[in-house]
Amino acid sequence: MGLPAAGISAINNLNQSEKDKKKGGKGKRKLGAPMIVTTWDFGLQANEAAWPTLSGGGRALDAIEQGIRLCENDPNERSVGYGGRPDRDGHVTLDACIMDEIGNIGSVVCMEHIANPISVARAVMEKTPHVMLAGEGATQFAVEQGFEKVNLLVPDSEREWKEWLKKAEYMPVINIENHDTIGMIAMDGSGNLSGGCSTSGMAFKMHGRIGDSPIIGAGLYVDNEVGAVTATGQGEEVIRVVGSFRVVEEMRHGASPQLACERAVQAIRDKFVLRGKDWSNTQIGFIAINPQGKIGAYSLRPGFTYSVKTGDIAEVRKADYLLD
Ligand code: SD4
Repeated sequence: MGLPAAGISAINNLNQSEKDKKKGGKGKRKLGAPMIVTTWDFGLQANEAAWPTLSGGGRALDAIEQGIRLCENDPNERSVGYGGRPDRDGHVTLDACIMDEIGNIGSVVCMEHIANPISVARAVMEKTPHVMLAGEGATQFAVEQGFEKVNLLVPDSEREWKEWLKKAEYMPVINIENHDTIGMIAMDGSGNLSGGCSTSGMAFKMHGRIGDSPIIGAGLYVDNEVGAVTATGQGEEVIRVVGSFRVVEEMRHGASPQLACERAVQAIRDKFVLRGKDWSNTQIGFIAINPQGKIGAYSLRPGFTYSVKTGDIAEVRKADYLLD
């Protein structure tokens, strides 16, 4: 386990501070101060749940898991975890991923019956040699790990689905009315970055449909030296441009987190144009942080909000956007 042999010998040739930097571990440069940025208004509560870990000197990864779990456990949150809207066949299928400061990743896709996909994603990362588990295999793994099997379909979501079934119009778009994936990115007191993302995806989607949220590089990406990014909105479009990785790469090449988010949204708009597709009813948003504590946020259309928590700030902000 750990680094492959070539990676270890390369690290052995470095001095101690370079080694620490490479590993993103103890003794790493201490940049910025603890902070959390989370998609949408509900991020405010999720940030509060995550904050004690960060303010107590804990790891960003732990804070991320705690914050996202709060949202997953909320039965009134219709787009994440327990209480999420089902697919068109009535199954609540969940997607999540997590990434730490040294490139460890874990993900579950289209998983049913387990309320906390973010924790299962973390277990995939820490307890298997793999990075992604899907469907029944993910549920089976979760049960083996001691997660309880539950019915995720709450009466209100079931009612909405039955109402939808009356017409059963298939409208695979995510707009400002049916959003709410939680994407959370954080920096801890050691200057290390981590992120997580969790969703029930598009309401009444085709069974088996997967968006960007559990896909590392699309819905989430973290590079400890450059920044952390997560996405929300129409996952198909985010995947098309490998959105979160793209934002990190823009930052790597010198863009601020804000400019990097803007460029990724513009790239998505350009793909709509190229393909002759209408984007008038679609929403996409990115949030980004860098190790200096700078924040970026941008969306395709108005209405995208994000929540910021630092030692001094706990607030919801409106993102700038490309098109009215
Ligand atoms: C998806 N990106 O499944 C998710 C949905 C989402 O706000 O973010 N909604 O495509």
